Amino acid sequence: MKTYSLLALALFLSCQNNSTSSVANQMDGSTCAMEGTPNRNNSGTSAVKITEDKVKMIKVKGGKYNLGSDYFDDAKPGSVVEVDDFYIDEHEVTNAQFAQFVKETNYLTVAERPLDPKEFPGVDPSMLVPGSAVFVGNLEAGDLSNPLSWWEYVKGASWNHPEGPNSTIEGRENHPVVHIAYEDAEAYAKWAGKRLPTEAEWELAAKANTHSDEEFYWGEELKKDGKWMANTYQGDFPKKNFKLDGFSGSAPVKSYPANALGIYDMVGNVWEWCSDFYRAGYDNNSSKVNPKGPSDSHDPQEPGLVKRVQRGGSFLCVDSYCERYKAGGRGKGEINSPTNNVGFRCVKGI
Ligand SMILES: [Ca+2]
Repeated sequence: MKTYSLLALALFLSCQNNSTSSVANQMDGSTCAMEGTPNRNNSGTSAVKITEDKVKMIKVKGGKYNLGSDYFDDAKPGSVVEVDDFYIDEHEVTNAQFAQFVKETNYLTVAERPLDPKEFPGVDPSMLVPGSAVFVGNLEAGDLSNPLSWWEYVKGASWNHPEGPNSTIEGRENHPVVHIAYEDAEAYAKWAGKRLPTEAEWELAAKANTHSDEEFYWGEELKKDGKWMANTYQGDFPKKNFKLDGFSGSAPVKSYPANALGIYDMVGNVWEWCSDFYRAGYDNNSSKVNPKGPSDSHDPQEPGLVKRVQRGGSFLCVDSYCERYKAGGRGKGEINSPTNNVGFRCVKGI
């Protein structure tokens, strides 16, 4: 039994009896709403056709800048890195874009693939059906120490059925695609003739030549000139979302102001996969020129799981539980564990 399957087992059981799980992370300020989600097997295919999507890309001028943040333990130590010029999608990859990719390649996402019973010994095989984790909230949540209580593994949930088999993406064509595992994002990027951003590229684009050490990439206040700048969570997490920013779930891309480079939703809406493996903290001895991250991952909270970096936060970020939508904040995701608040955008070299 592979280590990564333990979380899925725990989640299946939690769905059955709502018991407190041993994998629930401690509330130490480094946890986020997507943690404690199920993990998947690693079979399947990848897209091979090389083509282009039609999304506008923004040129990000490279150079030296300060990567890292003293505010988050796993974003230390800061250092000066140098990144070449590159192009980045002006918005997160949408359902419409992903639908075109699937139409042309017949790609099957991780969430849609069967689960191998050999990877989940002891779990009722009838439970091993394709699906993904959906945020369902929890009106009874007390100390926020059990993320599994507000996530539910929904059979049949996938990118085109975001809340389960009876839901569709109709009317949400311009929302960011979700339930995307790392290899799904990579497959799309290859098809589009692009790639996923490195974390250093992502942060340079988020800083947009305007950010130094302010709390948010746009300044010191959550709202700027009275305007909501990102789709996050306002309210009593995970019980009641007041959606003061207009949306309780994902929002159509470009619903909030672009940053100074013309890039939308670098903060909030959905977490965005980066190509770097996740480790808690940056390595002072690593290359500082076009850094690509460590050669493998290690998350002290869940050692043994393979994780990649996610950035930007999502519509579930709220200060009482997860501040990682703030400048410098880092997310992390097990590579085969899609959820309904994780998507991506692509970049391309020049
Ligand atoms: Ca919101």
